[in-house]
Amino acid sequence: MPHPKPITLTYHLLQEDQVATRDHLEFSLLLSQITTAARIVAQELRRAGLAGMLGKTGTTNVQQEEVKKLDEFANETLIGACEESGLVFGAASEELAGPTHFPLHGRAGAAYAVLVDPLDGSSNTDVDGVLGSIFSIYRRRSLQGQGTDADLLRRGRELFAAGYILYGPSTMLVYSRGKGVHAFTLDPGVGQFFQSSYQIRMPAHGAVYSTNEGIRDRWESGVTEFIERLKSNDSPAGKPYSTRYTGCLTADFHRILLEGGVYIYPQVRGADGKFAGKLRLLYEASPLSYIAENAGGRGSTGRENVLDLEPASLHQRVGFILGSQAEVHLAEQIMSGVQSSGALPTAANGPVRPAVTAERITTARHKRARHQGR
Ligand code: AFP
Repeated sequence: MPHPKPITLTYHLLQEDQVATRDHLEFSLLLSQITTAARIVAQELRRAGLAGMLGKTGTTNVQQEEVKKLDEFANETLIGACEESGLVFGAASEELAGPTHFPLHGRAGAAYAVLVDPLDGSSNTDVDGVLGSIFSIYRRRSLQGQGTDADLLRRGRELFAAGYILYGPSTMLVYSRGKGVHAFTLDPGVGQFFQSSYQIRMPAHGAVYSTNEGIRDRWESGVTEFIERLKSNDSPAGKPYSTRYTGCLTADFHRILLEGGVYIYPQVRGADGKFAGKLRLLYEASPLSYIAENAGGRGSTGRENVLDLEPASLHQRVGFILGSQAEVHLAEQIMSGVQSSGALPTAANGPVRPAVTAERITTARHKRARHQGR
């Protein structure tokens, strides 16, 4: 059988919009800049141990976290690529205290704001673990001038596009522009991203949960009950779930995007007795919720859809649940007290069943056919 012709990212983008609108051309150029930065970061990660790029810089960032050399490198590379595009008037990053405006380089019509988590899971850098970069792109609201900070403080619903790069055994790009979620794999020999999945659909439920269970004593109410439910036969999968946790949200989410399941980093009680989230709304929760929703899944705080949250500050943190519909829905029900872990679903609170998908129907048919000896 002849090999199917590989589809490059460029060819995919050319095919996506039959009519070359300005939005489409600008997005294609910006994504090309981001993927160039991603290739540079991937290359640096591969040789970091040899090039003295492991370890810390000796400074702390705005989150009071120690900055790794690779955090700094990824940040400068990604923000620099956005600036060079001439399409971005301003950027914000998990690594920078405030927004960066590009008054000299941005053209008068620079229409986009980009927000990045340049190196997600940076505790993995020194142990050769998996890492990610997450990006969000918004069209500016202000029509005149250099663009304002309000152009960066936006609800996930207003996203123009979002995506991530996963630096694992292979480097992958996953993005959505609101019309499905597509994945690409970098061929390091050719230096190009090739399409590996088109229109990804997240399964309606999965069989894994990703969470830092070591801190469960400090979780907000309902989360322990939710996880206990996943470990029981009364889970949405009808059997106990397995744990998978890498310390890199991008990697955990990638598994869930392809295979279903749930990631949860709830609000945690601090030393002052107050509950607070760890994950950043604008750099992590919003873009990945947007991708999840475009693939059929969802992101939630346990009370609200993440994409509806109005951000109050650039570095705002939230309690975060992300994944398949069945698990996110169950978490919301248990956390809001509609269901408890012990009680089986009743007619009053409604059974929690994963949505019936084509895949489940096919599996059921296969089982029946096997049973009937066909
Ligand atoms: P860093 O990028 O600062 O390492 O944070 C990673 C992260 O935001 C997310 O990717 C992980 O799932 C989560 O934090 C890990 O946090 P814990 O180390 O507290 O489990």
